[in-house]
Amino acid sequence: MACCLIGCGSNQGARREQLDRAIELLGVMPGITMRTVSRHRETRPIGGPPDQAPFLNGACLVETELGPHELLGVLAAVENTLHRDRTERWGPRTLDLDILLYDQLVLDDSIVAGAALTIPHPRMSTRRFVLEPAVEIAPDLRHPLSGGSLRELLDNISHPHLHVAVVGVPGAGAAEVAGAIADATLARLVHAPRALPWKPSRSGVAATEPWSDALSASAAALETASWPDDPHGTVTDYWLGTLLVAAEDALAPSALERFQADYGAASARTVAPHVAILLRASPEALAERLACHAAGREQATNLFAELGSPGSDPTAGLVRLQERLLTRLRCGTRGGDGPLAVVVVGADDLGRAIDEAIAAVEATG
Ligand code: A4P
Ligand code: MG
Repeated sequence: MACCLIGCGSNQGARREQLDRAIELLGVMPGITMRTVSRHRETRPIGGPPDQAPFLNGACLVETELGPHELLGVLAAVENTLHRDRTERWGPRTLDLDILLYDQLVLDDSIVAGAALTIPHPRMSTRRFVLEPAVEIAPDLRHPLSGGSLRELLDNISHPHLHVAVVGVPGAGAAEVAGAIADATLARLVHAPRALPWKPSRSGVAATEPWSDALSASAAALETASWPDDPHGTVTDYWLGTLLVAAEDALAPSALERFQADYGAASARTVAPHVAILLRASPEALAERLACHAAGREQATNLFAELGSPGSDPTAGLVRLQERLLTRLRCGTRGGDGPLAVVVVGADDLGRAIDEAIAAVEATG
């Protein structure tokens, strides 16, 4: 038997009746036992077309003998019974049922019979409309990636001055995305004070000076002592942890050991991000941006220092660093000092990445 948390939403038709009916139908499905149901609450639509009606959102806890894909099939069947239209992503819907958690299972974009499934739900950790009803019925349930309980996830996005870090390898577009979030949310914008001293094609570096310099400049902008407390929050286009992850990739063992000690001391004096938006670009997009950089058509986002020896393939290095960042961020508090809320956003189309990132941040409010 698996214990599953399901998120429910509706913003079209008779919302309350549809949600009640969905819960009733789920409870009589073979292999599913309904345990707890939250109250429904009205929420502002996040993302999608601008003129959408408000949602009613809730959550329920079920026990099930069904596997995750079988459960998804049952949720789709219940959605269809209540006339769900799927023509537009994030468009108005009579009913949306999402699997938020399935025990402590982690499933990454697994496709069975054409239906993709990601568990935990990839956008849940910044969504107030998901976390509030979820905390009402299961505050102590843990998110298997971040390690935080649902109550901790909700408290995390409720911080009076939210720190959102946009994280990406050089060329992923962090500066553009952070700027757009700051414009949309009136947050304070903090740019990386130094380019990452990392080069895609070099490892085993012994000199720590550029790293220590980047560390102290980057940490100074995040000092707890001078951190503001207004409600608009701060958006940074870098994460201090990127320096550590990049140093692990670049520095020779003894240099790395010294840097790790400095990093520990510096990061303890800073405000860690509550939310990280990780930009993930395809190798093709990174290669294209590198080519733009080489041709002198670089944009603000591409904080490349130096690309290393000619002839090596810098794209492979960037992809490697990007995957390391992803692994580190996904571990959340389990991996040490990672943020509790992480949303991964595709960065090949920067316009789309900006919309998704703004939606992820607006969902905290
Ligand atoms: N899918 C992958 N993982 C899951 C999962 N864990 N649970 C796939 C359920 N489905 C999952 O979903 C598209 C596909 O996602 C499914 O076919 C399934 O294979 P969908 O329900 O057909 O379409 P969608 O909901 O428009 O897309 P998406 O990306 O799931 O949307 P979200 O992220 O769920 O956001 N604002 C408020 N206030 N309240 C809301 O409830 N909901 C959304 C939808 C946006 N804004 C909202 C609300
Ligand atoms: Mg859905």
